[in-house]
Amino acid sequence: DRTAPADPAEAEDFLRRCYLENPRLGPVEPRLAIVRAQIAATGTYVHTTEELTHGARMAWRNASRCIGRLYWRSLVVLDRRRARTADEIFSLLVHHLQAAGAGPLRPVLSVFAAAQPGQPFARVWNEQLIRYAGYRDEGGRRVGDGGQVEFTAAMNGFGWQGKGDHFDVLPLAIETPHEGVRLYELPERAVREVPLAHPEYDWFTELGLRWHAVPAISNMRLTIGGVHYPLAPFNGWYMGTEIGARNLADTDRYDMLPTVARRMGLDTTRESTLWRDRALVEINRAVLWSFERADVRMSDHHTESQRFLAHIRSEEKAGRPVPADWSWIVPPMSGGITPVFHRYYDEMDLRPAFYLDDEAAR
Ligand code: HEM
Ligand code: NRG
Repeated sequence: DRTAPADPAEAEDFLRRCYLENPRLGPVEPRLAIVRAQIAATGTYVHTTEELTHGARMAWRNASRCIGRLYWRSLVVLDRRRARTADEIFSLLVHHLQAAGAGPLRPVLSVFAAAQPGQPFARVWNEQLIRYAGYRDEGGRRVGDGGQVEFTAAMNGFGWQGKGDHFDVLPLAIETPHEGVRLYELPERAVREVPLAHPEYDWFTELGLRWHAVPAISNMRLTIGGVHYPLAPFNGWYMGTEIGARNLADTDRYDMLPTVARRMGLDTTRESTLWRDRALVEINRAVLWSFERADVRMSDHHTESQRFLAHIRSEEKAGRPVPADWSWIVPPMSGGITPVFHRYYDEMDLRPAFYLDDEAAR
């Protein structure tokens, strides 16, 4: 997988915006002259630390599927462009998880080396830095995260062997041009987890559910001003429904609704008893209550929806459009009782941006 040269027009557009939004960076014209010359000579150019930081914040601001954008200015950007070996990258990823997860969760992004035109680049195969393995046992029954069965099998192919439990943290698969793919086991200190309990149902703990504190997406390419960063993992904090209404509830993930409904004693023979909905609410209460009890930052979908509308208002005040994708912004439960449901949004592909690699425009 290789990358084309940086597009000078995209570079100029980004730099003008970046310097306009940050007057303390000074005039943009001299910088444009340098960048044009660099692109002409090498096919690409090197961002200053300030450009990198603001560019990453703009990419978050432009992420039309993200409801959590109110705090885009607070993103902490770690400049890791000099790391080359898998060992170096691994230790910086561990550092990222510790920086993000120590004390109150903070939004952090680590930027590794830019892709050079025509050259292979380093990347991480995992979709998130922390994910649980998924298996199929002899009886064909699923164990663990149904969304990770394929990835887990790929790790098995490299010789990795999980315990076969429901919450085995997957190894990191780090690929570099010179070393190929190497697997690394995350140390415990990098993986904060929250055991799930329910504020009223004592039996809930017997389900043995847990989730990791930090969602850290590692498979998206960050594109800033025509420069591509194939490895730029980032994290914020969880909105409860991501875990309670999707990861634990989806039939092809942990599929917990039938189990929870039975423990609640609900009539599951007819859909019209709304046993699925009732179980869903209780799982989501357990997620929010457990994270709060463990003092791990998380937000509920009502609060995060209000914040998103506040974000739209403040961006409009700044004269900027807010691209948003309704089908991702509206929470996966109780959509109609959150304010984000009752309106439409501008759908635009603004850059800087994050792309999944298979949809990455060059
Ligand atoms: C998607 C919330 C921070 C970039 C999402 C989604 C939620 C969310 C609920 C939809 C996920 C899904 O349905 O699977 C939040 C919250 C944050 C936060 C509560 C707390 C601070 C961030 C940060 C970045 C970011 C720091 C980048 C710097 C994105 C992107 C997506 C996304 C690119 C789309 C992912 C995809 O296409 O698969 N976010 N987010 N978010 N968020 Fe955020
Ligand atoms: N739904 C996924 C995570 C997607 C991104 N969500 C965030 N991002 N909150 C899951 O693991 O459930 N973030 O950067 O905070």
